[in-house]
Amino acid sequence: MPSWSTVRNDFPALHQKVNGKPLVYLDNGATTHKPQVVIDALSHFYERDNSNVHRGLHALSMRATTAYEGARSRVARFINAAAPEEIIFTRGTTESINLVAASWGGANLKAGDVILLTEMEHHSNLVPWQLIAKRTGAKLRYLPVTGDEGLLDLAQLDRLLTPEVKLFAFTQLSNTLGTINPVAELCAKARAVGAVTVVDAAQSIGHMPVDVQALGCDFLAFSAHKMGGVTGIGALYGRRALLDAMPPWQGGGGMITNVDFFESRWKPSPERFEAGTPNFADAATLTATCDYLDGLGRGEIERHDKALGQLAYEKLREIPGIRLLGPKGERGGLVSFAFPDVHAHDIVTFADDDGIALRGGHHCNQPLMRKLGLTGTTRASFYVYNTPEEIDVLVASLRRIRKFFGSA
Ligand code: C6P
Repeated sequence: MPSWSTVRNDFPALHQKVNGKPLVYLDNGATTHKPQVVIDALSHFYERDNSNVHRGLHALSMRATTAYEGARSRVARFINAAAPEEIIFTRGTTESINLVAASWGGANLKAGDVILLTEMEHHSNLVPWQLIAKRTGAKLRYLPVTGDEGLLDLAQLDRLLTPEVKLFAFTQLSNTLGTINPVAELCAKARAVGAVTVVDAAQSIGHMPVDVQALGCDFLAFSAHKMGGVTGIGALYGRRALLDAMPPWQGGGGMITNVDFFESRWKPSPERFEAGTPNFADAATLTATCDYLDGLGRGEIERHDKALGQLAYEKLREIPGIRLLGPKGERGGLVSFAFPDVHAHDIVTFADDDGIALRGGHHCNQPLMRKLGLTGTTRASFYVYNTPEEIDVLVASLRRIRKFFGSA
């Protein structure tokens, strides 16, 4: 088991003061900090190996290509994909979902088809489906959320998951509620009606073991920057048979076997979906990112982060007047809350005075917020370097803020 108190030492950005107070970074749902090994991997690449990939025959280009393709294999192993060709590098979760919507959706959806989503989806797992629904005539349908407890209303699933549903897209871990959805069960049910599944793993990938074969999903999307990795890179996992049958979604260099003045032929996956010079330097650092998280132990990370989420929920519950969102039972490492008479942005600003980084707003969950009668919440989200003592600092700060606004 890792020594959680020394894990902090791996993250240089944590060792600073903000407004004269030690930084308490609780905005990991937005982005995590990076361990020194990942920062070093990026510097190392630029200092030694920098060169375009798949294009050169000289030593640096071959080293860069080896690093890029090595990272693809490492990511495949990280999520137990059947082959590296099932990993497409993208800018992150948002681009991965847009790729599936544009390519798979554009080729397979038609009027009368249904795209099933849930009410807890992030805008990145809503808007791409709205766009492709408009283009193809497909309809959107939503699996409801139960209310403040933030669970999927699974009793409604059989009624909603009809044979017209061609695709079911849902998050593994809600960025606002902290709910962990039963992905394997949802995928099995979707498969039974012939629907393709898309799992948004933005909030889960760095926080728990993710095994795409055990989950039984068709596509899975994630961003490196929420798992201790660098920004600007992420991946789409897709089942090989599906990817091979999908058309490209962007055209350019690197994705063709032959180009004529009037038509072209495509390479198979993953090149088919990676037009132009890819983000090879950031991609190369994914090996160090995956190694770091596996070194800590993904099961250990899951236990650690869930325990902090639970502890925060229990401690915040004692603050008079607080409205807590998300499950009372098992939850991911985040907690979202609101006070009836204090705006979330005021809380974030006041907490910042205490050196605490929180996030306030709708968290790109506007439809969910409207359903719950909220304009926004304040969110504390945890990662491997956070401690129970930091939750005490948060609680003390929130009590002070409540007092300032005359509410307690
Ligand atoms: N949520 C948050 O503070 P990108 O921006 O592509 O890396 O990730 C988008 C995304 C998709 N799905 C979920 C569940 C997410 O939480 C996010 C990003 C951040 O909650 C920024 S809004």
